[in-house]
Amino acid sequence: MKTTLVILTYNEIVGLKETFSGIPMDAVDEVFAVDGGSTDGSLEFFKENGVTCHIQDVKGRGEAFRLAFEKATGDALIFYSPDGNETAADIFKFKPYLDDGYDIVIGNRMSDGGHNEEDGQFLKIRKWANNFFTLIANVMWNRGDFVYDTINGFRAITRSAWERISLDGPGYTIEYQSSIRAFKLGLKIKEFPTYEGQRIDEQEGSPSIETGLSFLKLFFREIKVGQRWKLIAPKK
Ligand SMILES: Nc1nc2c(ncn2[C@@H]2O[C@H](COP(=O)(O)OP(=O)(O)OP(=O)(O)O)[C@@H](O)[C@H]2O)c(=O)[nH]1
Ligand SMILES: [Mg+2]
Repeated sequence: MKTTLVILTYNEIVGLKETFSGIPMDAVDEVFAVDGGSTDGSLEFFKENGVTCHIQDVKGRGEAFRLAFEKATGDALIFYSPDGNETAADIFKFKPYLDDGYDIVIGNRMSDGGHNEEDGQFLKIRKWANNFFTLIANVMWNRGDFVYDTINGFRAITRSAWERISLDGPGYTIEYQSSIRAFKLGLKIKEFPTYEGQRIDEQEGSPSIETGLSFLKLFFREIKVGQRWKLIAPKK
C-alpha cells in the first residue's frame, strides 16, 4: 500500500516551524502540502524545505481533501495538521492498519488512553460537542463497533474508500462526513489512541459555534441524502 502524507495549512507558519522537524517523512512514500492560500510565509517555508505545495483555488479543509486526492499518487492519504494539535510521531501508526485492509484509520482523542486538548479543563465544551455529534452519527448509521472520534482530522483514507464516499462537505465538516458515509457503506474503520496537544499559535482555529452549526447542517443533510449520492458519478 503506497501512502501519501498531506500536510494541511492555512496561515500556520508558527506551528509549522515548530512541528516540521518532528514529521517522520520516512513513514510514507510521498509527501506534499495543501495550502488554503497562506500569506504568512507558510508557502515560502515549504519551498525552502523542498516540500511541494498545492495551493487551493477555494479555501477550506473540504477543498483541501479533494485537491489532495486529485494530486496524490498514493493508495491511501494520511492527513496531518501542523498546528500543535496532532502528534506527528503517530504518523507511523497508520500504515500497518491500512495494510491490514482498513478503509479509514483515525487518531482517537476521546477514549482508550487518547487525550483531548480540553482534558485538563473543567468545562470541555468542544469535546462534549464533538462527542454529541459522534454519538448521533453512530446511533443513526453505524452498525459496526462504536467509533469514538468521528471528527478528528488526523486520519487516513484509502483512495478506494474516497471514491466510494464521494464527499462534497464544506470546510471543517469533511472528516465528519467521511465517517458518516463510511458508516452508511459499512466500511472498515480502525481507531488508535492519540494525544491532542494545544494549538501552538495563539490565533483561534476553527470557530466553535459556526463549526458546530455546520456539523448539525451536515448531519441533517446526510439524513436527507441517504444513499443517493451513489447515483451521482463518483468524485475522483
Ligand atoms: N489546506 C488547508 N488547511 C487548512 C484550511 N483551514 C485550516 N487549515 C489547517 O487545518 C488545520 C486545523 O485547523 P484549525 O483551524 O486548527 O482547526 P481546529 O484544530 O479545529 O481548531 P483548534 O482546536 O483551535 O486548533 C491547521 O493546520 C490549519 O492550518 C484550509 O482552508 N486549507
Ligand atoms: Mg487545530
